[in-house]
Amino acid sequence: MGGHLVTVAACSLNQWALDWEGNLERIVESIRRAKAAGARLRVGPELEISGYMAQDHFKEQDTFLHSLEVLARILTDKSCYDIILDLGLPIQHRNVSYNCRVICYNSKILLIRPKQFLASDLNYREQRWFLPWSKPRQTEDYHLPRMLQKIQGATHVPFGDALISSPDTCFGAETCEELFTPNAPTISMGLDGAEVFTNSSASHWEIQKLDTRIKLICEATRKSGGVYLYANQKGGDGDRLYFDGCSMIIVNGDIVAQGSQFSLDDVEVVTATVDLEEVRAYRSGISRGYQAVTSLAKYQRIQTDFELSPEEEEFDITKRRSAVIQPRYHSVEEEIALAAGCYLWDYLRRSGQAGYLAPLSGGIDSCATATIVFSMCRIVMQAVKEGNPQVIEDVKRVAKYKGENVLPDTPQELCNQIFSTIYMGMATMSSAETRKRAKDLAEAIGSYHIDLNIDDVYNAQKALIVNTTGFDPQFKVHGGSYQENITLQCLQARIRMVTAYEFGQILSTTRGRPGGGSLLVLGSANVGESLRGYLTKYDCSSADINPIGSIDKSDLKRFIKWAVKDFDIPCLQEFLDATPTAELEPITSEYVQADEADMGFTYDELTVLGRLRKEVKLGPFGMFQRLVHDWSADYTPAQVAEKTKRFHHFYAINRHKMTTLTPSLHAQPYSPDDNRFDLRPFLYPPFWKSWSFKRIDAELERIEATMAKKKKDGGVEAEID
Ligand SMILES: *[C@@H]1O[C@H](CO)[C@@H](O)[C@H](O)[C@H]1NC(C)=O
Ligand SMILES: *[C@@H]1O[C@H](CO)[C@@H](O)[C@H](O)[C@H]1NC(C)=O
Ligand SMILES: *[C@@H]1O[C@H](CO)[C@@H](O)[C@H](O)[C@H]1NC(C)=O
Ligand SMILES: CC(=O)N[C@H]1CO[C@H](CO)[C@@H](O)[C@@H]1O
Repeated sequence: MGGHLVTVAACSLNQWALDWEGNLERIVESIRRAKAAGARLRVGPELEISGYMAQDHFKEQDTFLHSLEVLARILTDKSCYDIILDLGLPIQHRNVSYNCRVICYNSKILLIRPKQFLASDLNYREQRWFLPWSKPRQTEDYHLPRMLQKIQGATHVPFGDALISSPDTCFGAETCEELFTPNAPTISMGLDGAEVFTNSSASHWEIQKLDTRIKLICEATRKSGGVYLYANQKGGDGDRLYFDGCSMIIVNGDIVAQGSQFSLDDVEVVTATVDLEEVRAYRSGISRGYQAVTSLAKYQRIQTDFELSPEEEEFDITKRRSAVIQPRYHSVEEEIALAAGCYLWDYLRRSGQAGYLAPLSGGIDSCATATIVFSMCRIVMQAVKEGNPQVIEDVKRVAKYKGENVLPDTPQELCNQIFSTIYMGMATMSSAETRKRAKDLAEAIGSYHIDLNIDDVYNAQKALIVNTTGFDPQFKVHGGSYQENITLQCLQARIRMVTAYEFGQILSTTRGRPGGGSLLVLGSANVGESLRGYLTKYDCSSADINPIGSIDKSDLKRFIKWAVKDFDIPCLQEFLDATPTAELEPITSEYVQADEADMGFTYDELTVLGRLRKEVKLGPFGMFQRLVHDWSADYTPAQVAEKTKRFHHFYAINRHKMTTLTPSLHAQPYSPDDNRFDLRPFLYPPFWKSWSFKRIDAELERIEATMAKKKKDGGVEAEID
């Protein structure tokens, strides 16, 4: 009889797809730290060796080869001995690719476990690269490649679905999506006696999604008891997703350890000491026995003589079981500040560029982008103060105006070195207020600010039309046609994009930054605008990266409101109080362009429409039927029909703009990003004459007739159904 106190470790690593050396280093470091904390079992995130978002590189033989080469390095590294490792990498077995866990101990592979349920919805396309393991509780012989045969001292290892049995307990591994399936492997593994489960995940951040995940993970062991190790990837690994860490250790449905959700630590190891007797006691108390005995699910057990809870440690009185803790959540505002801030830092340091540049219009969207960059600077300076060596090294490399090896002192100082803002006005269209707001914000956050007018460029471009065709186009407010008006507006907007890139490329030279370098241009189109197509293709919405592209307006406003106090930037309040406007039209005494009036929807309405379209999966007709109820307090059925149709009309004619949408940090499940997330055509037949719009008309007629009749009969306001 061994002891029953077990120390286990779950790791969050900021891996980067195809960064073989970096990924290896972080894995080894996490193993070292797990051992230092006394852990006997270490689990890392999904596909940690290759990086999760390698995507179509999982079709290349190189990726499988290098994954095995890195595995060989870990297996032969003596500093990785004396602990059971659960590592994630892609492996081919009989010419089929699998998303695998390799469980190993002291250079020997105990088991290769392929994932059984693949994530293939929304942001995930695992079935494009891998096959699911379709033989539950069965194993086959995996023929080791020669480089591993020598290390293993054998030619084959078991490959498939099995449990690992040590003298004192039994454990099983599962991978990400499997947890979300109704009949998760934990259930049958648990019924067959497994007491410890590892779950390796690459689960991405979405605003306020953590709660759902924590519930799922706690549920997994609340029902059947057990110790659950959840290891999640963290950071931006080369795509639009931010993985939000939060590795956890759970005992019988209660959390005993939780890692941070957002931080700049590339390696985070969460450990806990758990009591296996608690699992046994818990199980004897729940109605599990009968099912366990009758369960047909019998697993092959791979034996190891390594004890997770060695007897001698039983008398180590410094070793205490970890107490139950409450899960830690962030508010929406903090999530935006932290997730987008951390993501931008990963993007910047990994891109090797000199910093960011954001066009400021004086409106709330570009204000939010700039405030997020400032948030990044705050997070980075905090990590510098805490002595994070990786962050210090990165800051020295990126921010070097004060000289090599000199660190900035404040977030504003860092901001000044790596962030430029630019106000690109037009003497006739820009108001003094927007110009001043932009300048005030730049001053408050410390960005290197440029204020210029693009009138000369605009006039020269416009003269091209006049000189070439003899025609002098006018704005609508000056009597021009729709086509003239739109030509002039888009011209201005596109000049701003060219200007932003121009300055992004030259500023570090004009400012004398050692080594020069370019600034990455940031975009600021919000999710509602993109959905409605209320943006000019290839204007300032075109940029290198957009931190707010899938965050909706109301959340952005909340964030700004919060930052007034939390970041102590009083001038942010002025952005909140201003009417949103594109300022692309001349200001006259009776006309100021206003976004929401221009679009025909409030931003909150766009959020609802966006959610119904993507998350609830409704077409025009279904959406009308739904909204006729949901919006009945504010709109008549005829108005709802009108809004629904208008939304789909604009959505359809503007869909082509999504094909060139600037890559944005994924933050909402209704993002319209059609490059990865929301796959749809971009040339639609006209919706006004469509079948579905005619069906809306017919349904509206029916509803109105019913309402009229009920009103006549009963004299009361009728219900719609
Ligand atoms: C692992 O965790 C993820 C959450 O990231 C969950 O979706 C999945 O179902 C879990 N897998 C198992 C097998 O519990
Ligand atoms: C347009 O014509 C005017 C008058 O001839 C000239 O000064 C100007 O340079 C021309 N501009 C362009 C863009 O051709
Ligand atoms: C001019 O064109 C822009 C861009 O399409 C549009 O937003 C604006 O409403 C138009 N102005 C008027 C007065 O119609
Ligand atoms: C790359 C790879 O795994 N190739 C294998 C394909 O299948 C045949 C038959 O099992 C093996 O001999 C190859 O090594």
